[in-house]
Amino acid sequence: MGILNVTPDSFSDGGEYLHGAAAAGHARAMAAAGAVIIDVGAESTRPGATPVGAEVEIARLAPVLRALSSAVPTVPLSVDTRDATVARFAIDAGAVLVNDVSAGGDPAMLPLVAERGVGICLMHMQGEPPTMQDDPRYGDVVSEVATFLEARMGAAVRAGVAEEAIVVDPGIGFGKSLDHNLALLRGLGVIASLGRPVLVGASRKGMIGALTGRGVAERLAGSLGAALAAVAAGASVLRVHDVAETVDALRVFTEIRGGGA
Ligand code: HH2
Repeated sequence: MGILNVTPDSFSDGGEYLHGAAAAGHARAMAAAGAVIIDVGAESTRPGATPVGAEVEIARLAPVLRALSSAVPTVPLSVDTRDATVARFAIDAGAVLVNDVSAGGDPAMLPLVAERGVGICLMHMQGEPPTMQDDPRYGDVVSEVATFLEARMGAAVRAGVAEEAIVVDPGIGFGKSLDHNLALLRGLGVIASLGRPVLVGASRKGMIGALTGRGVAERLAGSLGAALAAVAAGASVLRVHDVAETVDALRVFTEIRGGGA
């Protein structure tokens, strides 16, 4: 899953792809490099970010989704939003997956996903982006996250979402310390035992910076390390900024393990 942030303030690529032409070019390059989903987000959820509201999200998404429908017509599009109004707009514009970092926190989200027959990624987050990194605490982070995701899967199915339409995500960096992130990545098998594909997004995140001492622009190698470790531990979808490099790393990794890319 290639990341396309159409935001002025995302932590690593804010402001780069705000306009349709730049976004389309980047999407084309990610698709050519092997992205099989492009995740378009119009609201930063980095630590400290403030919500922007549905109108702003839709105004940012509209020209970009239009441009993508002709630039990458065969690549499934995902919309990264917590707002059902925004999701509805994006689905109408061609999105087939809702990537919801609040796991259906908007009461209208799960019924919408059910009604429109699209997929949903249910992600775990403790707290809210403005304050989520202020001293996050857990008893046993892996079992708490797994229990939350199981409950949200249940809520989605009760709302009419097909179980096969669900992807789950432990939410690396969303209300988690470095130790919490490491425990979750080591314990992905527990999340995978929920029976649905596990998505992991560690690309360029703070945990990579904490482990390598590198700034956001220099986290590629660390991100590749996290991506391979995630796959080894049970991830089946990787949400990344650097698609070409991740695909190469995965190809070598999976060939050596005997699985094929
Ligand atoms: N991380 C970010 C945004 N959306 N969605 C899922 N499912 N999993 C993630 O780990 C995840 C996500 C944050 O990264 P990014 O989009 O690069 O930054 P920003 O939130 O600043 O736009």
